[in-house]
Amino acid sequence: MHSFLLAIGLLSVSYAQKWCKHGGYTNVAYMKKVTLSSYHNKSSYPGSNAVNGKLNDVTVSDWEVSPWLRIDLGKNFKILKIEVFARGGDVAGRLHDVEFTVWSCPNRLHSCGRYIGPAKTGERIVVFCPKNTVGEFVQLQIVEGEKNEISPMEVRVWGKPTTKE
Ligand SMILES: [Ca+2]
Repeated sequence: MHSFLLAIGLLSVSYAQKWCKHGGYTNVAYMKKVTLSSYHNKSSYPGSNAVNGKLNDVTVSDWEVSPWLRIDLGKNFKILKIEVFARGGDVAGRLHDVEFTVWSCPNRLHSCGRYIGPAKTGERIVVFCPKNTVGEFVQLQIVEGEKNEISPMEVRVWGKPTTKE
């Protein structure tokens, strides 16, 4: 009985720590609307693959100078950080020089920084936004190189509701 109660206690502690760690932030990009600047094959690699919670599928743009991927969060959120999961294998390095931008209407732009890379296979990239960054749209754009393809496995945006709509 004691060990049972101890187990329950430990579970409660680990859950509390997990909750505190994220401070109320959740992945607000999950299943939201995703638009790419172009598509390699929209039916096979739709934008929705970037926010479906799966790390075994991908969305893929065409090759172009500065492809971008944009997530419409549906409303303003306070944004803590953005996570991107790169593809595996030889194509991982196609993710490089990514500029992360958050904005709300009307056009209050916030830069959350730039990832230089190139990404290693399956790399998890994390970019923290400046304190009190609020936005409705999140954009990733490759800003260096003449021929690029943006093709993440998954993008997570850690945010929480804001009173400033
Ligand atoms: Ca995915």
